[in-house]
Amino acid sequence: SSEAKQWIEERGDLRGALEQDPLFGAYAGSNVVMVQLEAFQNFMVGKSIGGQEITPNLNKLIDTSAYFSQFYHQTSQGRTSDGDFAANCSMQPVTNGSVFIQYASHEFDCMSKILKERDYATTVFHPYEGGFWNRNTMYHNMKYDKFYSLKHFILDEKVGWALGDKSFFRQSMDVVADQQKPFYSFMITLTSHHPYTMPDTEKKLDVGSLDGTIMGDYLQAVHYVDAAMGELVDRMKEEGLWDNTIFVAYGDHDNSIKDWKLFETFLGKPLSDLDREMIQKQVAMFVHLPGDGQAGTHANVAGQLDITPTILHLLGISTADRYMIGTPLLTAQPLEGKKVVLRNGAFTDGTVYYMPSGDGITENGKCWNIAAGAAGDMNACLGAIEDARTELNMSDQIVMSDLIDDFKKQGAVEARAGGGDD
Ligand code: GP9
Repeated sequence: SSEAKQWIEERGDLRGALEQDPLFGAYAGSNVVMVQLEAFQNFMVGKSIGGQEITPNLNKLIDTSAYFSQFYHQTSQGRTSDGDFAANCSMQPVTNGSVFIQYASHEFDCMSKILKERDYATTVFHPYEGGFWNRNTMYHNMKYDKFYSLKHFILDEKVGWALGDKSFFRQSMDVVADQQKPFYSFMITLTSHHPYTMPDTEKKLDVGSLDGTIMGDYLQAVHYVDAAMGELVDRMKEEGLWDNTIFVAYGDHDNSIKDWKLFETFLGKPLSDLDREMIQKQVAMFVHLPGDGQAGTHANVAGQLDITPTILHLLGISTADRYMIGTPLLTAQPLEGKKVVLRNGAFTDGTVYYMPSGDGITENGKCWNIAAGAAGDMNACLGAIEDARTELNMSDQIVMSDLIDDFKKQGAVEARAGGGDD
């Protein structure tokens, strides 16, 4: 529809205006390694249990990386595949099912395809059946050179569902290190998958009263993944890749633990509805830049749809004419008025947090003042309700009706017609 075309082109204009920013192209030509961490939430980053840090390696990374302290997942029923789609293609997942399964043949402006056009080698790694979430087909259409699935790995370390992340990173890095440069390599971890059971030998934390609970097992799994990440970073340094690679790591979605008492035990305090919502929706997110650029905590609100625009901005690849929703997060000045719209209709600008009611994104929802930790004044959310509804509607139309393909064909016809006038 022309309405959807105009709407998404305005998103492009917004990003285009930011290309005057000094960080646009500041890391041109860098390799990109991106890691999507299974169920890796934000609430345990930086925390300790029994005197032991849960994520010591990520805590160290915070000192030299941009860490986003208010970063939201935007997934729905497509879970891991939705996180992948949101992060790589910068469109909203659909409410029901998975874009990877239902709309794999549709046209999207995903990072792998854009970097392929720029002569990047592009590879994706995940140690599970290649057909799961329809990845074989979707990755082919996303124009990765190669998808390394379970059958490409030697199962020399079984932790959780399949290959443990330590071996997964080791074997993936054997491929990555030999790749043509520049490259984009995307790794999707698996060990910290629900229900988080690992062999006792891999449980290195003393989780005290959480021992024998799913939360205790989750923290053990996260601690293992953190150790694997530490090994990955060391290996990248050994291979001489750390200083010429943009390294991104983010969590895909929540951990599906429904017992809030377990969160309260771990965090040592009662949790309000807003606390719970934020715990469930925030995932970890780090970007390490060559030379430790932009290191520190970035408290601007951000979400998975912003990842691809952020990386392309740093690489100096324009997204002004690309069909994406997100905006770059690492700019000299954070984008004013930035909102993150979650797939369930919740949204936040960092000041307010809106939760939809059963009847959708309406005034019947709840508008929380984040600083006050109190809900009440709907006026503070009213202005953005329509924007949130529009974003989700427009994205659905574009994704489900394959409109990006139409927009591009229309653009090609207009270009030909324009050319004829000269
Ligand atoms: C398996 C893994 C599943 O390939 O990606 O993740 P899920 O979507 O169940 O979290």
